Amino acid sequence: MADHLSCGRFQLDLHRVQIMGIWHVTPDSFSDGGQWQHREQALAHVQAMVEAGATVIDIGGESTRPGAPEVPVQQELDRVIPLLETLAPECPVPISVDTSKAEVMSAAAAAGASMINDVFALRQPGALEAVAASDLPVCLMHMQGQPRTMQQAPEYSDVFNEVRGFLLQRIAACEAAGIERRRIVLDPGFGFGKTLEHNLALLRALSGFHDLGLPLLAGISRKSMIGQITGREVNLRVHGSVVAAFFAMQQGAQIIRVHDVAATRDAVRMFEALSR
Ligand code: 8Y4
Repeated sequence: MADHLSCGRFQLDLHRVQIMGIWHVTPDSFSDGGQWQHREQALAHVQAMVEAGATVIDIGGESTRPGAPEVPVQQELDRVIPLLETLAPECPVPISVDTSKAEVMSAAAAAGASMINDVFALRQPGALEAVAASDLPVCLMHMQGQPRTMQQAPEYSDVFNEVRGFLLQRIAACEAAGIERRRIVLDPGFGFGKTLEHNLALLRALSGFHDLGLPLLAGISRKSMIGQITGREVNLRVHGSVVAAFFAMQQGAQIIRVHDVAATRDAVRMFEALSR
């Protein structure tokens, strides 16, 4: 495996655990990031996330939660691109853009994004070409079905091997489109068309994805699997999420996507102290 992941003007050290802090951009959050007070607010928000320990920031303008309605492309562009133009020149860490749409990927690359995070693993029209035309890394995530219906009846005969086979196919599709392996990050997609048992099987087997030779990203933070295990509502899942993050680190995940950045940083420090 490579030592670093090149993300625009940044290099992520793959021998350290990287914390990807989630910033979900809602319609009213900073939709006109070009305006001065919104610009200051946006920069302060990013600065707080970086001070808390985020080493990547993932911004997304489309909800990929089960059952969520699709966001039209223009609306996603309006939410994400002005914000990105404001943040990218000054942000001290790479900004990843959570999108599945080719048009948003191309605009994000032009506006200073350092990574593309795609829950559709570049299966939407034009997405492979949009990433190929940039020099950005991309996270390929596994999902069974479509966001709106994926949790209705997830089914696998062997979840680990099916997810692994899917990721292998998407790596091949990327390479055929001119996206080199050095730009690819893999993610089993916790909660995306999976029952609790599927999610647990994947998390237990996470280290089994390392033979693909690419960095692994795990996104478990606050998801329903934590709720199912702990019985906690979404805002009270921090402890369960941190334990799951620690378990993922122990399995060798290099990038952990989280809401609770400061709490996860403590876990990373504990992990690094204990594992040397
Ligand atoms: C509470 C909070 C309950 C959030 C559910 C959620 C992943 C991802 C998402 C992931 C990668 C989410 C965009 C779902 N999850 N990208 N995105 N990996 N790479 N749900 O696991 O956070 S959105």
